[in-house]
Order: sequence, then structure tokens, then C-alpha cells
Amino acid sequence: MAKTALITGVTGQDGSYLAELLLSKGYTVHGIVRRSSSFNTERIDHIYQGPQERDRSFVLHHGDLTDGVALVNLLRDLLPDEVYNLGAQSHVRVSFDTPLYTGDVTGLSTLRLLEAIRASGCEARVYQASSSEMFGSAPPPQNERTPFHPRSPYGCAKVFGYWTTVNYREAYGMYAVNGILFNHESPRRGETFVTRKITRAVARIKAGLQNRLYLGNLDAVRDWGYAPEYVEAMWRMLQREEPDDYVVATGQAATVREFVAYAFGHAGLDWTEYVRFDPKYQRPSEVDALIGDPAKARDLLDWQARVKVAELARIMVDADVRRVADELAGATVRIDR
Ligand code: NDP
Ligand code: GDR
Repeated sequence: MAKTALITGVTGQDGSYLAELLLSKGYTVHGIVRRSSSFNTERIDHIYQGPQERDRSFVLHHGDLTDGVALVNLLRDLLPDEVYNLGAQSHVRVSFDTPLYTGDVTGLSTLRLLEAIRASGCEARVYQASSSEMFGSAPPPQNERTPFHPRSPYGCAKVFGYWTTVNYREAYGMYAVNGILFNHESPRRGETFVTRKITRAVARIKAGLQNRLYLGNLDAVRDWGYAPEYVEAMWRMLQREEPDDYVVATGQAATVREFVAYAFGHAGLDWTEYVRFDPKYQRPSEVDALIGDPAKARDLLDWQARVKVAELARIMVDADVRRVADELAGATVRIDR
């Protein structure tokens, strides 16, 4: 029998790659989409199957992580084998402007979803999208035993989601796991996260559409990997015999400045001519350095990152250059696959 999965956050970067991965493995995939005043399905339009199609393997449902009753009803109807909780207000800087909202959507919603799973009588295995932001100011390298010290409302909300997931595993014997994922990027990354902001600017500068890029802290150190590889790790976590928590990372560090240099350099541009500082993009409390130790994922999941930061920057610049060229040609701009 084909397995059934439910993905929250299916319209996001990771949700779109995960939906593709599960479909390729023969799953029937259900996704929760929140209603918005304009279309928010760009990343999954290429796999969309309309309600009139027979035997659909990809089905979208309106819903919202803040609506616990809707979650119970949906789970009771679907009784999925696996639930991937990727939905979140995921922007760290924005979480300082909307702390209560972020606490609700990113933190409390994990509890809502886990309770909904219990209430619906569903026995799904659950993946919780935990984050390296939970480590905050804990010095690198960070692994599964590193104590958390979050530095933002987003990080605090993710710590709540992490411990709630552990608690449901211990209290109710649920198969619930935390993937503690370090930053992972792709051509589908949201345009206000720093990597995509940079690669999009490179493409637009190259095309003569922009001549400045304003950034905040260039000294921050991150461990940047490639999103399509990271969703494979999520799936592997749910295939183990016993539930557990895993760090997923490349183990390699780069500063924002280095990413800028890789991206501009790949397009033959000198970044110092274009990049300017704007304090608007600084955070009230910054996370200085996140570098993951992915040994456990390597040993137990047989998972390793292949794409490293310099190649990642090249992949993203090339995709944005193609997109800008399509836009200028008036062609339909397709999401990069
Ligand atoms: P995105 O911001 O690209 O996607 C977030 C998704 O959550 C979108 O589908 C969004 O819908 C959805 N969402 C937001 N609010 C709600 C809500 N109230 N109800 C239901 N869905 C909602 O994030 P990523 O794909 O990058 O990340 C996926 C998850 O992994 C997130 O939880 C993130 O915090 C976490 N994470 C990400 C890392 C990364 O480097 N990318 C690293 C570690 C953790 P809409 O399209 O309508 O906005
Ligand atoms: P992060 O990603 O906060 O690590 O969270 P982001 O790309 O937003 O920032 C990375 C680092 O770059 C610095 N920075 C800037 N950031 C943005 N967005 N815009 C700028 O102009 C800019 N200039 C410098 C930041 O200060 C920071 O140090 C991401 C999200 O996907 C989370 O959901 C996820 O949990 C973590 O990664 C792991």
C-alpha cells in the first residue's frame, strides 16, 4: 500500500522539495495551504493536480496551523502515515517585529498539531522542523547535546516546539522526531533571506536593473547547505526503527561576506562596488556563529551534504540569472527545479 503523508508548510522552500521527493517515492501527499489574497503556490504549481483529476497523488487542503479544530478534522479524514510539520513564520528578523504571532505560529502550533494527532486517533510518525537557531549563542560546533541558548523570538518558539515534540514522544510513546537543520538554501529560497537576497541582487545588477545591495551584519558565520539534500534527511529520520533527534548540516563555515564574494565573483563582479551597509538589517540580538556537527546523521541516517557553500552560491546565481533573463524577455517565469 502506498504511504500517505501530510505536509504543513508545503508552499515553502522545503515543503515543495519534500513534496517532490515523497511523490517520487510513490507516496500520496497532502499539503495544507493557507488562504492568501494572492496566489502563494508558485513553488508547487508544477506538481499541482486539480480537483477534477482522478486518482490524485498530490492534494491540497485549505487550513492554518492556528486553527486546531481544522487540523483535527483533516487528520481524522486522512489518517496519514507521516506528518511533516514545516509550517512556520520562519524569518528571524521579522520575529522581532511580530514576536507574539511568531510564538503562536512557530511555537504553539507544534503543540496544536501534536494534540490534533492524538485527538484524531491518527498514529502518524511526526517530523518537527527544528532549527540551529535554537543554539543561538552556544559556541560552535553544535551537535545534539549542545545546550540551547536562543537569541530571537523565532529561536525561542522553535525551542518550545523541540521540547514539546520530545515530550510527546516520552509521554505518549509517539514516533516524533526533531530534525535540527542548519541553514539550507536553493533557488526556491524566500527572497528576503540573505543568500537569495544576494544572488537575486547579483542577477539584477548584472542585467542593469539594480546598482546597490544593502545588507546588515557581514560577519555572521553560517553553515549553508542545499535544501533538496536536506529534505532527504527529513524522510530518512522517519524511516528508522526508533524515533530520535538529529543535527543536519554540512559542517563547513562561511561568513555572509564570503557568500557575497562567491556570488558576485561567479558573475564576474567586484562586490565592494555594490554592497552597502544598512543597520535596518541588523538584529537586536544576533547569532554570531552556527556550524553543525552532522556526525550522528552521517552514522545513523547514512546522510551527508554534498553541495557546499561555494557551489551553492553558483547554483543560486545561475538560477537567478536565468529568471531575470526570462522576466526581461517577457517569458513566463518558472520556478527553478
Ligand atoms: P518558508 O518560510 O519557505 O516556508 C514556510 C511555510 O510555512 C510556508 O509554506 C508558509 O505558507 C507556511 N506557513 C506560515 N504560516 C503558516 C500558518 N499559520 N499555517 C500554516 N502554514 C503556515 O520556510 P522553509 O521552507 O525554509 O523552512 C521550513 C521549516 O523549516 C520552517 O519551519 C523553518 O522554520 C524550518 N527551518 C528552516 C531552515 C532553513 O534554513 N530553511 C533551517 C531550520 C529550520 P505561505 O507560503 O502561505 O507563507
Ligand atoms: P537566519 O537566515 O537568520 O540564519 O535564519 P538569514 O538568511 O535571514 O540570515 C543569515 C545571516 O545573515 C545576516 N544578514 C542578513 N540577513 C537578512 N535576512 N538580510 C540581510 O540584509 C542581511 N545582512 C546580513 C543575518 O544577520 C544573519 O546573521 C534562517 C531561517 O531559514 C530560519 O527559519 C532557520 O531556522 C535558520 O536559517 C537556520
